[in-house]
Amino acid sequence: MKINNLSRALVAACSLALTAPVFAQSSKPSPKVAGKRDACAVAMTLTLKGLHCEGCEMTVKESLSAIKGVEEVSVSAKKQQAVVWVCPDKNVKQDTLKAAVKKAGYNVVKIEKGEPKPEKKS
Ligand SMILES: [Cu+2]
Repeated sequence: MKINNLSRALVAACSLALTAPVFAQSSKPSPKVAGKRDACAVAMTLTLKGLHCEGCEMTVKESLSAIKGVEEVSVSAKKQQAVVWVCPDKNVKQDTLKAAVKKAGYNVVKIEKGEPKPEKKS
């Protein structure tokens, strides 16, 4: 079945990320690139489930980036979060974002409009 192959590929990607030091070193949160996305773009914050390494981040990022109307994607396995910038006139549906994450092999817990709130310091 297709999904089994996908899972195997994901496991392979994960173990690769864990063993490759170059890959692991770059696991800092991806900075927002100012001026790269369209001025009209608005943020949507996705709370995700099941991401555990940089390989997962890349898988989700690729899947979300492939959606028409998505300008920019930033994924963090540490925060279990993806921030997607979309142009409102492209009418990207939340279900489409969910489906893309699911297709990549992960789950969406919730989707909120806007950028993520700053983390509370305890
Ligand atoms: Cu992973």
